[in-house]
Amino acid sequence: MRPMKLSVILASLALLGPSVVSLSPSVATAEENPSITAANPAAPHAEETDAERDARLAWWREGKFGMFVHWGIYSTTGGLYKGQKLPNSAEWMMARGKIPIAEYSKYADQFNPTKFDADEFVARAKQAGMKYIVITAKHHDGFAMFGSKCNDYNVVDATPYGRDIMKELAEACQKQDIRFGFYYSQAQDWHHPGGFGNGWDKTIKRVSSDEYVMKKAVPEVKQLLTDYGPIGIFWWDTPRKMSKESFDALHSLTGIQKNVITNDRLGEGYIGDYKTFERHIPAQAPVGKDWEVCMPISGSWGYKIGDNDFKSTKTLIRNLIEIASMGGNYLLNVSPTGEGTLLPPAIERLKQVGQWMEVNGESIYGTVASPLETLDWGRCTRKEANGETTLYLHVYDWPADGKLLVPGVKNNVQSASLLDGGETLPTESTDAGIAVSLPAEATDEYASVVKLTVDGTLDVEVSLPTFNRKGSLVLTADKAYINNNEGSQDAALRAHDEIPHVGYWLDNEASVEWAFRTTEPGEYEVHAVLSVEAPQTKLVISAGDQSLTAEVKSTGGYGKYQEKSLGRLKINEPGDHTLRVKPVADAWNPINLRQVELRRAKK
Ligand code: H79
Repeated sequence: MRPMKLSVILASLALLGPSVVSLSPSVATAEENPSITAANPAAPHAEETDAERDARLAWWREGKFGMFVHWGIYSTTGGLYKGQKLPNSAEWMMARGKIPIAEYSKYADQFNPTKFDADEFVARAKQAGMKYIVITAKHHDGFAMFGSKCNDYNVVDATPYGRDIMKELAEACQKQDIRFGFYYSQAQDWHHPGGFGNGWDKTIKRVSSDEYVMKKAVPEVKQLLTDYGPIGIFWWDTPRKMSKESFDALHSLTGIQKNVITNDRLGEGYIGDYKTFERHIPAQAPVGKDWEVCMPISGSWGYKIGDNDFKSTKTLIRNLIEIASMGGNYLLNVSPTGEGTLLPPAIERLKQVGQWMEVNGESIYGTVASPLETLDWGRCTRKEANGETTLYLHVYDWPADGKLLVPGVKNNVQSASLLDGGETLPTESTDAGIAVSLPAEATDEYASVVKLTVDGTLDVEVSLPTFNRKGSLVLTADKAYINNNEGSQDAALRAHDEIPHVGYWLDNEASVEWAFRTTEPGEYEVHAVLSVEAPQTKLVISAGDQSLTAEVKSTGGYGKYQEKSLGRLKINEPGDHTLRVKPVADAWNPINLRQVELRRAKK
């Protein structure tokens, strides 16, 4: 055994969880707003019961699908600075171009979105099937897209447009019965001398971050939660280290509206109501948590000229299904131009997603994750109520033999039908699960949905992971059974960049295993995604009486992951097997192991 580097140990300790933060009393009552509560404003929801929390989050869990909007004075140039394209997302233009404050502020003079119509804008979200909108009230550039009362760097006072866009949107959302929320970048502010992030403008006469928070962020957030009616979500972004006073002052403000839902990005230890994933869908859902994936419809969050990287309608619909099948929400971003309109490809996709939702929305709204995770034909969402369970089977790959197997489900079937058209489908209960007979043709090019209702709560025999049609099986760390010394920290599940790995693997006796099933015995290539800090290490991979020994060279550090080809393994019999990864005791140096993949070898 070798001692680990201090940095690794500290990183591991940090993963044990954020420290509990106590809250100091202070701040905020607002006189005019009826939805404001004075009850314990300093620690919003601290005394809430589980039932109260469920009630507060009910609309958001039910709604599943929201619109994110990035709009600011950067949108006027479409991310072009002096006619030049800058790398990355357009809302980062000021930082990427190292644009001085005095120069960047002038983009406000060009902000005049005369084609903007709040009612039409909200209607587009609604028609797409979205149940909430979250819009950038202030991004890192510091410009307020509302009539800020504490400084005039805002859309009302500093632009020819002169209208409070947030007020118009808030009202349109109220009218059209869709929830409204604010994005607010609370720590970064490239305009204020106390904000984080602006290291390029040498004219800044620095003040403390506390001064920025107390003089700008706090009054602005307070105004947003006071003057704009009921706010569904307050979406913080890019946590930075600030004083406890600053954190608590901001945190306490969300107590102004007792029903507001917040994300997890205020700061470490302030977990909010739900976890966020940015730009990607996690491989597995976080356990026991509400969560949301935010993603731009194209490449950039803010409108960017030349960004034609629009996700296809199929991808958007399948992302929504994928996320819902794991129990999460999808916050899909659109990027208004300086004129206040969306580009045609975005409008078209929103319409198409809406058409799919019009027919199939019941398979998304109000659903929860289903335990049927590995389905070779698609995805599954679930609803349980009144002593019955409905499974929504999202069929991506229409079975050639017309039989859709819902593996392992033992419940008594009540009914099965297609959501599109309502045709009733015959079913048969078999040893392998419920087989639904499908018509010859899929009903939908993106995902056809079968509604299968069964008696009672779901009784499903957990099926072992098996190979997909391409002959690949990925076994991830979070699904592994870890044989380690009970109570020891060694060889345990940890994470880097939110991707789980088996780490701190100091004990050369510890091993990791997965059960799996194969119907096709033969030779498999073994690949692993791992990191090694030492120059090399040695491990054994085995299944049944077959094994291979692999020497793996350093990947350059514990945080540096690589995919390594480890060799070939024979699997002699069809059926259930256990794949085991074990150190070679006298040649072992710790690894962090994210996954092992078996790929059927070409004959
Ligand atoms: O508002 C959107 C992003 O602007 C914001 N969060 C979403 C919702 C965000 N701010 N920072 N980050 C996300 C992560 C930091 C990314 C960075 Fe970069 C990588 C900063 C510098 C390098 C890529 C390149 C983004 C800006 C420049």
